[in-house]
Amino acid sequence: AWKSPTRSRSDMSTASGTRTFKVSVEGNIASGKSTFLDYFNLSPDVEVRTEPVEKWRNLHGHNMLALLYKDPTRWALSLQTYVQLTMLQMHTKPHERPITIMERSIFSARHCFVENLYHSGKMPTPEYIVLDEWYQWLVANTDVHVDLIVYLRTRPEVCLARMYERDRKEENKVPLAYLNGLHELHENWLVRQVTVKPPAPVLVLDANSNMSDMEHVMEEYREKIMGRS
Ligand code: TTP
Repeated sequence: AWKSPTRSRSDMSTASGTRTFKVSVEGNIASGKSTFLDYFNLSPDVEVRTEPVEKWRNLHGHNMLALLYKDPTRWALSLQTYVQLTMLQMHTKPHERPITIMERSIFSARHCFVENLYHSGKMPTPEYIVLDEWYQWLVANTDVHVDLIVYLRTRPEVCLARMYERDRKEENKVPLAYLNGLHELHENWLVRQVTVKPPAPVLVLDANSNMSDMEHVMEEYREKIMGRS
């Protein structure tokens, strides 16, 4: 499980030559990705790469996330272009430890968020095509591979409650319909697998429960998530 024959040596090694394993954690807004990452952050073999959301909230003083939610039709292309860049940076950063666990990926930004904005009429077709051309080129010409996808599957109503509870000010008007749209796109991509093929095997975890139940789930799948079984 550590090695893919199609990858060059540098892609699958740390500076010390150890084999690497790369995981992306996917799921709806407020599905519990940060909690999941905090748990694995305690392991000395794992490097956790958190999502660059702080960059999206402060791009040279501009809060792109707030702009998106305030006026999606005007700002979706700008935000998603920047998200795509920061995701690419996250994918291509050299490995520091044998196992890398990343919060999301360039894949979910494209197949869930961009797709949702487009299909809900918030992104005009020409802008969608420009983003997609960039995406297709990047996937074909850079190393954005992942070895495993962990999907934190959560009911949209649960995400909505968690989102309001954490109270990120940009998200205070996000309606359930938006989470429903994103949920269906995650399901189509990672569970039903009826849209595009996921780029790696998918481990689906039920993330509806409270924290202590989640800890048991993470404990149970720990070795698999770290590419060891
Ligand atoms: P999430 O990636 O869902 O991160 P989160 O902090 O909600 O995760 P969790 O609670 O599970 O730890 O989204 C962060 C914000 O960025 C959210 O408001 C959705 C938005 N976003 C976009 O608008 N476009 C994108 O492509 C991505 C990836 C996120």
